[in-house]
Amino acid sequence: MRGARYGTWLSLVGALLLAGCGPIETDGVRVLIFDWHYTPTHLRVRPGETVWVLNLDTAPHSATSAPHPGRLVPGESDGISFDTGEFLGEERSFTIPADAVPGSMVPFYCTVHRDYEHGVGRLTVVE
Ligand SMILES: [Cu+2]
Repeated sequence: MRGARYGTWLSLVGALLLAGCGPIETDGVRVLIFDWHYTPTHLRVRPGETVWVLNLDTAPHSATSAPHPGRLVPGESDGISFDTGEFLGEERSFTIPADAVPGSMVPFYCTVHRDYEHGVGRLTVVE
């Protein structure tokens, strides 16, 4: 159901979608959820910037901030929190506060599946 070849092919479709073949916002940072993985897993986001999360998988997922990479519960890290909620087949977004301090690091995970297969994502605020 989640074979590697099938996944590779659909990742290419996702990449084409992300390249702008549709009414998708062009500003901000994008992360794709596919084959139970975040791509990329490490986001570099400026203060005030919006992160767009697209779930092209067959299951609902979320991108939810956690206080610590080893403590996967909803919460804030370095004063920053976000939660796309569980969603499927669409794009959700959140915006990093304009006063976020560069160097801040926020782990994120999927509330549906915890770290199972997803691994833990990482968002770093950059200047
Ligand atoms: Cu998930």
